[in-house]
Amino acid sequence: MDKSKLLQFLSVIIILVLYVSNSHAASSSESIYVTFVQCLKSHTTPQDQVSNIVYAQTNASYTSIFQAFVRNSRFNTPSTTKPLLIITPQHENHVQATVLCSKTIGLHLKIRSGGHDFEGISYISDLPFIILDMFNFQNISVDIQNEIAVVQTSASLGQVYYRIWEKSKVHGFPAGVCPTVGVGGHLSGGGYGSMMRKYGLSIDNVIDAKIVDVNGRILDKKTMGEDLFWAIRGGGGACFGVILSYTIKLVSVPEKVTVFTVDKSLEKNVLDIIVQWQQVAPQTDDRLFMRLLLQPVNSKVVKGLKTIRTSVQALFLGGADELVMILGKEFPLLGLKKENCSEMSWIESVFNWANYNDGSSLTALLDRNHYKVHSSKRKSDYVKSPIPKDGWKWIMNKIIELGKVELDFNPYGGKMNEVTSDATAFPHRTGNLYKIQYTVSWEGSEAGLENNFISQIRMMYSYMTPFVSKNPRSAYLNYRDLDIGINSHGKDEYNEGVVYGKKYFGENFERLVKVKTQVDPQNFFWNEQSIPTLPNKA
Ligand SMILES: Cc1cc2nc3c(=O)[nH]c(=O)nc-3n(C[C@H](O)[C@H](O)[C@H](O)COP(=O)(O)OP(=O)(O)OC[C@H]3O[C@@H](n4cnc5c(N)ncnc54)[C@H](O)[C@@H]3O)c2cc1C
Ligand SMILES: *[C@@H]1O[C@H](CO)[C@@H](O)[C@H](O)[C@H]1NC(C)=O
Ligand SMILES: *[C@@H]1O[C@H](CO)[C@@H](O)[C@H](O)[C@H]1NC(C)=O
Ligand SMILES: CC(=O)N[C@H]1CO[C@H](CO)[C@@H](O)[C@@H]1O
Repeated sequence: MDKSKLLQFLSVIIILVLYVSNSHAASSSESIYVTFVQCLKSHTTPQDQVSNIVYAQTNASYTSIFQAFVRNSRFNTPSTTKPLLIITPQHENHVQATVLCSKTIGLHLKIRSGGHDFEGISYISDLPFIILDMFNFQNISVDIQNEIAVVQTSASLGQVYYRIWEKSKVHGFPAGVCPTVGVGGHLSGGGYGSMMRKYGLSIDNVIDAKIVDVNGRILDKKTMGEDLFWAIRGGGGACFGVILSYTIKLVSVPEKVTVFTVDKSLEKNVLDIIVQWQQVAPQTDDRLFMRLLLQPVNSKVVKGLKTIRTSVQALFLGGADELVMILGKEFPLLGLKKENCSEMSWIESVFNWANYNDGSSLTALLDRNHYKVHSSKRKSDYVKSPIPKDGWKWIMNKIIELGKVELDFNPYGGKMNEVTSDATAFPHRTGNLYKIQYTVSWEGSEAGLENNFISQIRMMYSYMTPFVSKNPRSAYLNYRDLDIGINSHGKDEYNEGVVYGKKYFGENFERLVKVKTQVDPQNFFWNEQSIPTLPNKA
């Protein structure tokens, strides 16, 4: 056979294999569909139209339902393994029935709320699986008199902020800066944003929760007990149960806040500015959150050359005059002037931090699709001792050399120093100066690009080793990173779990293992980085 014939022959074989495996997947999806719907019917009342909530791969809207909450194109390619079924509960009892049926039928269950998981583990898996998609659970009820709100887990942060603002101009909630992020993943994993130094993390302001456990029971703080309530504040939700809602405590915000973004890229003393930022940002007034961004960009001056955009972005819970005074004293190298500041309402600052200033109205905060999906990979680190000036210089050179990886530095201190590291499952409290977020993002899902960019971000992470926390090298659960360890759901579950578990949870890991062993001893709620159960001593 000549070469072109051989290629033709091979491609026919490949197509045949693909066809057979696909139609096999589709038909098993269909038979699982029948079994699953039957099971749901036996666990719900006859009036419930349960067939309306189950999508098999053959349903016309299966693909659009799957894609609706995919927030990273890396995990939406033709070769991505898709769920056998997608279940979209409309009532609490649908969630209970879904858990029970997945367990009896023996199907691996993924839980998705906002779909922002950086590794997509709420909607992809190497094992055959189904998705419990919470998207019908977006109700938010705000009670200003008692300064609380009950928030269902598929509500977005933007919706939470907007619904609070509708009722009160002097209340807010401390959570993330990206409005489309879902409450389900965000609050169970910690949740930080621009009010963190004043009010702590989202979980520091959670006062109750409602969860469906592995036995299909609905529990609240009182009935789930202190241990489980502790675990689902920072330990992640997915390996303990399905969280239906969180009850949050609102915080007060002034009628006027101040934001600024200043670009220091062209300053000769940019390294001194960074060193001063490092001194000031984690220690200054709690009302001030000042994030430093180092982004590789193409030089506007010399064509083909990379340079770094160095900028400081801030929110101050107060007026511009006071802010200029504070920073004039503490951070003179920044040279902040009142003209560099904008005073606005808190909700406008949310909008501003989200980069929504594209002519959209405030209601854009309610829009789940106000998000440009691209491919990305992220990693995180904690810094406990100041990086020396020549360290910063070296880091800047490496960023330019690699050319694509951005570093954001989020200062801690303030309230973060007051909450003890075992108060919630999130351990990274006092002693941390700031957290680093590494980001690389690109368009498309071409494998060559992906490999190049992912290896760049791994190199940057490796370059940073001397400057960041050690033993363990800590990481933030909500910046999910499968590079730091993975659970293969085999015999070695516990030992694999220790690896990433210590990085995410430090000393809290062992307590999380105890809680997990207690509430889900059979490890039904497994995922790629779940908390393992205690190894069987027998
Ligand atoms: C653009 C962008 C900006 C971000 N900005 C911030 C930020 O400012 N601050 C910050 O702290 N983080 C930020 N994050 C990270 C974000 O907090 C996490 O990705 C978070 O886990 C997303 O929650 P989700 O519900 O959208 O994600 P999902 O992918 O739906 O879920 C994430 C994890 O939680 C589990 N889960 C989801 N819902 C439930 C539930 N109801 N019950 C049990 N388990 C559940 C999932 O199974 C999965 O393991 C950002 C992420 C993105 C993509
Ligand atoms: C959301 O609230 C509406 C109106 O009260 C209610 O009909 C609906 O069932 C609620 N949805 C969920 C998932 O609880
Ligand atoms: C701050 O404002 C001053 C005065 O308008 C301006 O000259 C300067 O460029 C601004 N600085 C930054 C970093 O934006
Ligand atoms: C949720 C949904 O639309 N499910 C449909 C999937 O396809 C079956 C068979 O055609 C329908 O009966 C379901 O209603």
